[in-house]
Amino acid sequence: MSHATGMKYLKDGVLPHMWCPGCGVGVMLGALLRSFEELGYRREDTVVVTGIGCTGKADDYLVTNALHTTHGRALTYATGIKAFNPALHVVALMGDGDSVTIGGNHFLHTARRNMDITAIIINNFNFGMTGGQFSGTTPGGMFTQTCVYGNPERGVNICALAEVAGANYVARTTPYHVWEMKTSIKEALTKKGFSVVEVYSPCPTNFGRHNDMKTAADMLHWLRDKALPVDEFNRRPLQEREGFFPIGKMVDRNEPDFNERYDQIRTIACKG
Ligand SMILES: Cc1ncc(C[n+]2csc(CCOP(=O)(O)OP(=O)(O)O)c2C)c(N)n1
Ligand code: SF4
Repeated sequence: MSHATGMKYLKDGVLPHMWCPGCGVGVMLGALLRSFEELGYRREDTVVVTGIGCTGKADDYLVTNALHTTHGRALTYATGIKAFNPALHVVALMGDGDSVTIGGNHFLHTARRNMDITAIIINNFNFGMTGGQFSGTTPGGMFTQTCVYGNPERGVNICALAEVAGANYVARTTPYHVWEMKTSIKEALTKKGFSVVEVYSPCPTNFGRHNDMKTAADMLHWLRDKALPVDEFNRRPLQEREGFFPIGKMVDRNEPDFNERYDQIRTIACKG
């Protein structure tokens, strides 16, 4: 039996890639490209939109349509593309800085509109590309280059935010759970409406080294040991959830997406 490699979506001669050893971005990109292949996506029908950052470099490697945009605004470009041509598969790849720190407002409104876009978010709990400053998702008490005594703020829960803001599909995964990651990405790609796959991701270079996880393996073990399937997490009493996080599918609903509602209103307006 042959397995999808996703290689046909990679430009020739681009490897090795730019990401540090042990970084989660390449693992996510591999899972995305294998998902494209398994779903039979054609490069001309597929648009990968990125923001700025280590995650935002992913579009450099692809033969699909790809658009490298500005920090925090990937979802605005993706929204324009999808509104103009609903037939396209539109995927936005963003870091936690891109998606919910500088880009938090756009994230909220893309979910509220329920745009038919798949957002894949590499949450490495810091601004990787610029040297490891804390971001909107850095957990309280953890350390970064700009909170060396511990973060006094609390981190945004991206999945919870996506759920209350109106996304149709929300899941969390990690590079340790790479097979489940591909399943989540395929579900997200095929779900109509706004889909979010959050990838808790190792950044050994800038986050791990400040938090007693100096190697890629240390970071993967942290993700392995702290991740709980969402049902198991929810069954635990609150005090036993401390320090753990849920993974798996958290939201799967079928609210009409933006284009569907727009078409309904246009039909009514045209009749009037
Ligand atoms: C408007 C704007 N502000 C700031 C920057 C500088 N900048 C570039 S990448 C980056 C952080 C990226 O962090 P994140 O989005 O979490 O992605 P990662 O590098 O961790 O994948 C920042 C602040 C920029 N390019 N544009
Ligand atoms: S700095 Fe962090 S996010 Fe950027 S490539 Fe290296 S490990 Fe990945």
